[in-house]
Amino acid sequence: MTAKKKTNEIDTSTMVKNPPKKFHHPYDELLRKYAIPTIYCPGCGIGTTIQAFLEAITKYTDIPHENIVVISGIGCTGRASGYINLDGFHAIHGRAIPFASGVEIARPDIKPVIISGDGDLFSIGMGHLAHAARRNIDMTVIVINNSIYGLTGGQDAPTTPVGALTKTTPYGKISYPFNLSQIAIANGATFCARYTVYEFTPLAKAIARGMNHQGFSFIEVISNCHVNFGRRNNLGDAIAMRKQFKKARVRMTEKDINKDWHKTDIEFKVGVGFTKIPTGIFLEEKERPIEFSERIVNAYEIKKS
Ligand SMILES: Cc1ncc(C[n+]2csc(CCOP(=O)(O)OP(=O)(O)O)c2C)c(N)n1
Ligand code: SF4
Ligand SMILES: [Mg+2]
Repeated sequence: MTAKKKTNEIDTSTMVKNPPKKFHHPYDELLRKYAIPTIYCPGCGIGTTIQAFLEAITKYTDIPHENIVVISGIGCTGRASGYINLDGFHAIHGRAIPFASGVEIARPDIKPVIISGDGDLFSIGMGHLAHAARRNIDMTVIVINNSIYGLTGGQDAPTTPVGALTKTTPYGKISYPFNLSQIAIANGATFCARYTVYEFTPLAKAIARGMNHQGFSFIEVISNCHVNFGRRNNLGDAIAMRKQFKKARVRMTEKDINKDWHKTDIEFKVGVGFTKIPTGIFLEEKERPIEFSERIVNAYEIKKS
């Protein structure tokens, strides 16, 4: 038997060649059909995450759809708010969280959900994220961590692993990546979970659990940008990357919640790919100080009396 040659080419055999004229999706009414087809490369994990979010708000939480606002920044992930048929806003680069903070403070009955990329939220948007977490503002942040700036062609992101090849690190990345979940927790997030796009149902349930939480909730989604990250690092196509996620994930259990969040570093080996991805619910604080809008109301009531 001859060994299979490693190749940088994308396997197109799983793509739908002749999509039906009439578009039908299980969550049809929750998608803006005029905006479809999406810009996403076939197999991209952003589509899976959008579907997990739709599943979360349909099956696992009772929050009325009219009380949810989806806000994104810029990037492939940033397009999410444009495809979802709920109230939403496509903010400028890095500014999804300030916009969401305004929504939450003006209308505490509304749940802002941010769906944005690792570059958007942790490069240009990092300061906003830290302060919203510190204030425990009642919002849910879903960050798609695909280890790269996908939209702009594959520049390295703060999540790009050491040694990984990108357009801007042609000899291999030399600086260490952020652990996004740890940053969120260290700054004050009161709910934090991480799942890969391989773990669809746990991800959907965690999104809903984060949305039901009162305060700053954070969900990190490890996703495949097979086109601009996988291809350069020989990780194969979308399916190959997801199989790697399946092998690398180390699932924490309910009894690990609030205990082992500091043991959640992702491991990546040059020439191999992801070798360890801790996943699960890392933190769920029930006794924490009340969320920000409520504190504003309380302060106002004290002043009045
Ligand atoms: C002020 C500003 N600076 C830079 C850009 C270029 N830009 C667009 S998207 C992006 C990075 C997006 O990366 P990420 O959030 O990881 O999204 P992905 O495409 O990977 O989902 C950058 C730097 C911009 N649009 N605006
Ligand atoms: S470039 Fe990467 S992140 Fe963007 S749609 Fe394609 S696979 Fe997804
Ligand atoms: Mg990215």
